[in-house]
Amino acid sequence: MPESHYRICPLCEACCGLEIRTDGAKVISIRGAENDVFSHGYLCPKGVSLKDLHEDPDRLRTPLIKRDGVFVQASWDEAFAEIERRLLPVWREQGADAVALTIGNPAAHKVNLLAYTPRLVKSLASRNVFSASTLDQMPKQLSSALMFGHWLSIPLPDIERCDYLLILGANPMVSNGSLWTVPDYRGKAKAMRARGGRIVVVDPRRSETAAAADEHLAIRPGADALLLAGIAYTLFDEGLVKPGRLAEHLNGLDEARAALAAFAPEATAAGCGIPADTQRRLARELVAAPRAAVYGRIGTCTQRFGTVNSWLVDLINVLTGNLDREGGAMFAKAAAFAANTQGRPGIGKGVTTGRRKSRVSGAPEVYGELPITLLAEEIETPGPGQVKALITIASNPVLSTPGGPRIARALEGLDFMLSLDIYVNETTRHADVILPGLSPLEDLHFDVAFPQLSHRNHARFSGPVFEAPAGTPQEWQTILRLCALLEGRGLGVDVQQLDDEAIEADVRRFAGDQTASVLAALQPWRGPERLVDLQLRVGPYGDQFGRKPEGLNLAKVKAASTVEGGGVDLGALVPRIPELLRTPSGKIELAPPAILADLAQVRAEPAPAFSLIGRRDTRSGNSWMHNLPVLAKGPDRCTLLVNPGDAERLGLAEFARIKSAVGELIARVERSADMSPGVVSLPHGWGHDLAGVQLAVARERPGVNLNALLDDADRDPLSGNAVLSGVAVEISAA
Ligand SMILES: Nc1nc2c(c(=O)[nH]1)N[C@H]1C(S)=C(S)[C@@H](COP(=O)(O)OP(=O)(O)OC[C@H]3O[C@@H](n4cnc5c(=O)[nH]c(N)nc54)[C@H](O)[C@@H]3O)O[C@H]1N2
Ligand SMILES: Nc1nc2c(c(=O)[nH]1)N[C@H]1C(S)=C(S)[C@@H](COP(=O)(O)OP(=O)(O)OC[C@H]3O[C@@H](n4cnc5c(=O)[nH]c(N)nc54)[C@H](O)[C@@H]3O)O[C@H]1N2
Ligand code: SF4
Ligand SMILES: [Mo]
Repeated sequence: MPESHYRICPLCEACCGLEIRTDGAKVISIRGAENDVFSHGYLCPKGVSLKDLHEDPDRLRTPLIKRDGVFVQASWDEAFAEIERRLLPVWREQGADAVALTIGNPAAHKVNLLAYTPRLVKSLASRNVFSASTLDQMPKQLSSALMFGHWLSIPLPDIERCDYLLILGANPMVSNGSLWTVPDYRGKAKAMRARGGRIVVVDPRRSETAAAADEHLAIRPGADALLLAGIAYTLFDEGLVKPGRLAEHLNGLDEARAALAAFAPEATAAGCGIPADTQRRLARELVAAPRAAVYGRIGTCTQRFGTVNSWLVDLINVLTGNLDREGGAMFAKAAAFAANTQGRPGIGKGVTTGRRKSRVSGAPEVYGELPITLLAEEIETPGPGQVKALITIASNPVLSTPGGPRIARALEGLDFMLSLDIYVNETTRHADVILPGLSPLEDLHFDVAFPQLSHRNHARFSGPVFEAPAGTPQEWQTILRLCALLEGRGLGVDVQQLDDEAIEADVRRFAGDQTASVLAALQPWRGPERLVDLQLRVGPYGDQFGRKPEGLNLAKVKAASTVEGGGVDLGALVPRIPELLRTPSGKIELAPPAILADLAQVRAEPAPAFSLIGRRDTRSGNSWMHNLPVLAKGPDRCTLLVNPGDAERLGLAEFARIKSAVGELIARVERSADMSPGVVSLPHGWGHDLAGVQLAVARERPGVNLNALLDDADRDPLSGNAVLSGVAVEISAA
């Protein structure tokens, strides 16, 4: 009998609700769930690919142990015994820092991983914790933390009520949004324009998002700080600063004004390629629009001045009176897990960085981690604290991190490597033990991160579509077992008891002598469900354990999250300042000293012969979805986009040689009038033809690894984020 199931798609930040039709153990169809309170039936081709992922013969279903250089299938007990035998001595004898941890993108999309990885970080107690955050959004997290007091207090456009949207370095038409959970950006942008709204896109390439906007401004790669500073300067210069309701909540307005004095549009125009009168017009348009928002995403983060850019975006939102107002740049209010809904409203500890430094380069810790581009040097450089063992969780740094080939060589030098992953790929082929996760269709899910970044508040839950194969643990159980090993509790530990202990510690922190009754109220949930129930109930819409009987708990969210119900809608975003603030001053900090100091370093750089930028493709998800037939079919996607005039001038035919300061590649050429002259684009996440990779479909058209061309020494010094865009290259015919 065919059945319908509800599942939140874990493949990108849009978090679409899917309707999955099954017959027995077979998936018959995957569609957008029409009744989903948040995504209303939207999905992209990747959502459909969950069927292929579930059925992929290359997806791992048992642990693997490498014996004499060859992976062999093993039982879970054998795999853990091997980990105990080989990982623990390194950790005990050479110190905690000798074991590094990398946490990859899918961990943000799995409640099992997101909720339990912090426990492993704690048990491991290593300074060498790295994640995809420093390839991605750390600059935005840092600027938000410094301005508003918490790392996840990130403003996002209230697109359904917005009249004017300035987008920089984002292509939500393809990416489906990032740090902005907004399923069906296309439909929402169309609706916005239909009601007279205007969208302006700043991007070196005429991206899909730019093509569907009212105006495209082709900026010079890496030069957004000049443009944004020019706009902010204009607001002060022309007397356009109108923070409105926020005026009484601001610190540092005069310091910000003074710091911007050198950035008149007339001075920044040459360096960023956007004429001074255009910069001034943008400033005036932002002020004139009834409701406007500026949104900068990965293209503005993965630059030398990523944190400065991210700060400027929100500075402009404040100066134009658009921060935290309907139709402007607003904050979500998540039902669970959001630090900015916990503790005392309106004031807090703020954040500190640099509590530790990396051993080799001395790079500061940010949000508990070090820049992932340091991984290779920490493995290669001898001395006390040298990394000798590595745990990867859903992370593929060989393809996703600048200096990927160097990382691959470094991994060969490790004494031991453990991967929690679902494939033998470019990174995990170096592992000694691989512990697989489940198919998303065998997993339960509640979004921990993305409701904190959503354009509308909601709470949704999905249960497993299929039962997990007997004897296969969920990933949270695997992580707790690893914690137990590190804590010296041996192989035979009862995972359930560990989880009971952990939740009790969590509850005791806020419930004190009420702990026992709170724990009793969380029955019968276990594992991540118990954590979710706890967080929902103490959250801003929660039932407060009966004190607000109409409030939310997991049972209610579950009941609402069927195909028919599609979750709980918690309404449009509402203004949250000052309640959201967690800065020590209780104000919005407009002039964080570290950012102003870095702003002073911003200057126009001479343009290289060619600048290399990245891009994403609708049928691709970072480094690991090229093995799914439904996505892999169609034209070659790993191509170098080149402006036709440039291609002509260089005499490029089918292939081009791309040479950077650190590497060289040959890629297929695709002429594109969307590219500015002097700018070329290559997508990341390709290069599957390495020895030992077990991805049969992906290997047929492996593509090349963009990150072989990028220098692992190039970072935003404040956030530690890698520079992935605007890299100087030479192009020639091949
Ligand atoms: N040059 C360049 N490089 C980039 C980018 C760019 O724009 N340009 N983008 C960067 C960004 S934004 C990001 S987020 C990173 C992403 O880079 P990574 O953090 O490395 O993430 P992915 O490439 O998605 O690789 C995910 C890994 O997780 C595994 N996996 C998938 N599902 C599961 C699961 O359920 N459980 C477990 N345990 N493993 C799973 C996959 O097999 C794969 O090995 O790439 C970055 N790299
Ligand atoms: N289909 C698909 N969707 C994805 C992913 C995927 O791999 N495939 N990855 C997911 C992940 S991990 C993330 S983080 C998000 C990212 O989502 P987005 O932030 O929307 O990222 P991109 O789609 O890479 O768009 C970045 C844009 O920045 C432009 N750009 C490059 N350099 C510069 C510059 O110097 N200045 C400016 N102003 N623009 C620049 C690029 O041309 C590109 O159009 O996407 C997610 N969604
Ligand atoms: S846009 Fe596509 S990949 Fe992203 S959540 Fe929706 S269906 Fe999944
Ligand atoms: Mo990302």
